[in-house]
Amino acid sequence: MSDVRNVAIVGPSLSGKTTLLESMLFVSGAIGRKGTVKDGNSVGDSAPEARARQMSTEVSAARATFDDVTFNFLDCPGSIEFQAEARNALIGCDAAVVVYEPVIERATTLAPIFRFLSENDIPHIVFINKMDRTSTLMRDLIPAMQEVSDKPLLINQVPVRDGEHVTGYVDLVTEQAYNYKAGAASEETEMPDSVKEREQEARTMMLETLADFDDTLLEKLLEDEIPSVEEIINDLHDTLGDGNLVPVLIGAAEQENGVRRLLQHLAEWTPDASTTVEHRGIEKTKPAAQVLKTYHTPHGGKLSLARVWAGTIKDGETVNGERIGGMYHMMGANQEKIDKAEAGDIVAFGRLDEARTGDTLLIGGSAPSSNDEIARAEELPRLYGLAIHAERRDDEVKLSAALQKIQDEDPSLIAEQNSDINQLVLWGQGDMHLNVAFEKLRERYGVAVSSERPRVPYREAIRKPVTQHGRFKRQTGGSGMFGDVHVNIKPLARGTGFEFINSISGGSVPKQYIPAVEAGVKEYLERGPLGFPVVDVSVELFDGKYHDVDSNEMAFKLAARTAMGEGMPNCNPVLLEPIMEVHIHAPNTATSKVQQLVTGRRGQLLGYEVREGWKGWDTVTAHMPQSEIQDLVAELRSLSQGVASYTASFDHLQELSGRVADQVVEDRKEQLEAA
Ligand SMILES: Nc1nc2c(ncn2[C@@H]2O[C@H](COP(=O)(O)OP(=O)(O)OP(=O)(O)O)[C@@H](O)[C@H]2O)c(=O)[nH]1
Ligand SMILES: [Mg+2]
Repeated sequence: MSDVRNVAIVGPSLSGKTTLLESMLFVSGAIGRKGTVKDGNSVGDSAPEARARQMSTEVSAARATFDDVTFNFLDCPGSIEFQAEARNALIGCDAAVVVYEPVIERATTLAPIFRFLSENDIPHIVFINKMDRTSTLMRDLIPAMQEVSDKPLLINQVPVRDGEHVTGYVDLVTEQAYNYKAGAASEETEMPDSVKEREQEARTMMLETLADFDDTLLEKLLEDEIPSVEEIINDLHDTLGDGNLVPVLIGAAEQENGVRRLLQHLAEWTPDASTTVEHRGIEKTKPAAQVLKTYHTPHGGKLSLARVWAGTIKDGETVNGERIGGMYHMMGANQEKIDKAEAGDIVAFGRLDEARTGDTLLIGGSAPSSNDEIARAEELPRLYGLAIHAERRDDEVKLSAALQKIQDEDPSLIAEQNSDINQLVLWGQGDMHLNVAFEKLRERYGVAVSSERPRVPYREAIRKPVTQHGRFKRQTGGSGMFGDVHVNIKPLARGTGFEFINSISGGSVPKQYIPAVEAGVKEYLERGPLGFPVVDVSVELFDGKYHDVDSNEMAFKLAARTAMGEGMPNCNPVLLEPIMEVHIHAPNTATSKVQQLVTGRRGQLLGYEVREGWKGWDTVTAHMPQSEIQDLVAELRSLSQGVASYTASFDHLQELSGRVADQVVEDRKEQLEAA
């Protein structure tokens, strides 16, 4: 097999990744005709949800050969709501191309991507796209991008401009100038005088960055000696191989400008499979692969796109106890059948029902032990949830099967039956993410769902003790029912829970009926006077009466319920709302706005600190009512160019009164009446 390199194409939304993939496929001869995202005929974005939105919603894989290197490209969605796709794909790649538009103010949007790449030691190149229509200067752009990258960016080319238009570039290593040519390789040309000064400045910048990794080069520079081109090339090779530097190339994907040069560099610089294996410490004795993406295709059934980390896996062999039913190389929506996959390749396995995205696949009869698991991308926090139900009642079973499939495909979707609020909640990364999920459920699996804000698990407590008598008596024909209790209902400290005290002496309520009394009390407490479960209350049974013939467990249970039902409304009930501890991560330029948002949503600020490992980011910690964070992510994004995020966990219950509480109680009443 020729040399295979796996390269993920990542970057912020709409920077031109899918267009770049199309151009790379075209330039390398993998496709004979170039499609576009707009016309809906590009190799990437073949999913109907992507075509409809003219944006990527899932990973697309395609294959091309250039300069004797075969590439598996994984074109990843840029939207932050689909970032799990990119993360799961990157885990299986040898390198990444980060595609970015030359807009200085948007450099922040690179932060989550750069962070993930550096955390996971994935070597990458930046491709500054859309150079065909920009007046942004590299000398302004590069420092803004450097702000959000841990690794030094190494500028490799400078643009040559004719007025507003970029007509070519100068390669800073060889100092050769090129003119872009439509539909062909760039053409060597004389370096125009107008860029000479800029070129020198940028070249010095490049050499100084390189010298940080090479003492010999540093000495030369300090002595004003100019290193030879060979020296620079060798130096570049060494440092890039280690993944210490991030080369920056420029071009315009749509016009194929700079695309050949990018492919050449990828062929030269991308580490080979064995280097990546060593680098990641993935040493497997048995053939092993890892699922990077799962597709449920309309005709081909289930496909598990996987990186083979070790050995050779053949079609028809068993992995994790399941037989592989078909093996393919993917070209967007199309598959090319193959009969085996070797270490270093990315291939699609057919019909592995149990395999989920991120899973390790091992040859043999059983799923891998945790020791054998290859590390998967760190899970994303649940940011946005909606309660869902099938529009047609008979679709419930169909819905749960379909939910399983969309979660297989995308582990950042989590369906959870929440018994506390008695709703099925679908969690994801934002409104668009869930909308795409609903569209898949409807269009691919034929289940229409409706969605709404999930209920908040309110509780209630009491503020005043009351002593209450409760009796249940019925006389019908033969045997009757009789139970009679006296109870003390008292508030307890917050967080104590429920306490039942039996202080009957002298048998006024016979022993065998006491558990029934407790059961009756508990049953009542499931729904207190305000309509919510009651917490932090003590109920003491201190007296009662019984009847030799008519008393039984049921009668005492009902007597207890009666006592509670009559006593509790007089105990001054109060609503309790769940308060979450929230950690909000955002660029520090947004910190004060984040704080305003928190206080504007009845939150209490607990402090903020520098976010560990994130240049220029803060983490704001606060207590916020759960009801106020349901749609928090949308607002956080709007004040942070889409990059802010948060985690939340339950902290405590807090009394809620006034208008907000009245509304909650009223809504609950309506909801109970409707049920
Ligand atoms: N002017 C110009 N426009 C481009 C270039 N490359 C892509 N575009 C346009 O940018 C828009 C987005 O292109 P896509 O290729 O879909 O971008 P993407 O990064 O794949 O988008 P997502 O996957 O949704 O994040 C489209 O309208 C393209 O036509 C370019 O080199 N120059
Ligand atoms: Mg795309």
